Amino acid sequence: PHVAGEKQDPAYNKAIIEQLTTLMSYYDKIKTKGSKENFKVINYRKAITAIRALDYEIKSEEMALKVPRVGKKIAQKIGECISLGQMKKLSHLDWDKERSQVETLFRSVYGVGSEKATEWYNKGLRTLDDLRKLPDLTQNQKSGLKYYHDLLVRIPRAEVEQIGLKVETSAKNLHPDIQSHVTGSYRRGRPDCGDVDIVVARPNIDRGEELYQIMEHILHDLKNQGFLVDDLSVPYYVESMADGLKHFKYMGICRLPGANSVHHHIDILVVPWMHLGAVLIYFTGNDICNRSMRLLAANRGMRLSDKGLFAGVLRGPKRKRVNEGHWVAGRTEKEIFDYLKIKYLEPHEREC
Ligand code: DCP
Ligand code: MG
Ligand code: MN
Repeated sequence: PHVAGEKQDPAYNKAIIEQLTTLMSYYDKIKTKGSKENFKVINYRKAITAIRALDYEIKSEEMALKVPRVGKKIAQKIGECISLGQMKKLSHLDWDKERSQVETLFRSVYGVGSEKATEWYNKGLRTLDDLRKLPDLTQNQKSGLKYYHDLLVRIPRAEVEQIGLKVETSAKNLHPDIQSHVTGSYRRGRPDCGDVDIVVARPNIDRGEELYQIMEHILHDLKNQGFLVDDLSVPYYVESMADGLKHFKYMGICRLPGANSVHHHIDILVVPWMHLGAVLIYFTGNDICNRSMRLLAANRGMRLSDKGLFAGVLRGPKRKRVNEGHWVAGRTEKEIFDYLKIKYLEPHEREC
């Protein structure tokens, strides 16, 4: 028996085999569980194998139909390949392929979603340089383009630690009791990270004014040091509906000292002490783990957010919430797990 790829395809059916293979990979890529594409992939594979084994050239659709395991539809495509040089389906695919490649490229820029990517493609834009000329880019799209290549680089744990230390040192210079936690994929123990996610809080401090001052100090200090080099957002806050406490958020671009150091994306949250546990759970993730914990809370008549765990939550039709509920836990992570009556998960166990 032949090992795949071991035998050279005979020159006489080469184009047919190549084009069928492209179609097969296309269906393989778009297939979903139980969809008809699953059968197409199998049928294409069988047909390709059969054609590979032939010792003669297929010269017409009729000839193709006589090949065992080649059905009517595939035979028709072979006919197109012979008479037109290319299977018709492929020319549509090529168009789709180009669009999807360009849109994927655009979406890989920080701050660009699917809608923007499609809009830009439809306008005829094709390259990152095309985007750079746009007059109406948002702040994060501008930074996303400016640091495009650096932002693709994964950050090794050791470097994440150095970045975390920068923020911690700056915060502790303001108040020695401030806590700074590196969360996100780093806290889950990943060997490298896409960005650095930092949560800052100060024991017994919940008031927005004080949290804002902490954020301002850190940003001012780290910009002066040349460590924070650009913004992805201006600092902003989100207010909790339940208790009016504010979470301050910032996203930026940082760079450790050194001629060859790479620019990285950093997220900083300054949050009320009362909410620290809930924020740590949220910002440690991963997102799937967050979703299942929130679902579990909902099933217990509660609600989990980055502000805390809330009880007495009433839900109407379609599980739509009709009230906010009252805050029951959120100061520590442990407190939230306990209240949900589930075993505490260490951060490295939250890789769902
Ligand atoms: N998060 C979430 N839902 C989102 C985005 C984020 O629950 N849509 C939470 C879970 C993430 C955490 O915030 O773990 C941090 O977000 P990141 O995008 O920084 O993701 P990670 O740190 O987990 O991974 P990466 O290494 O890619 O940064
Ligand atoms: Mg992260
Ligand atoms: Mn992040």
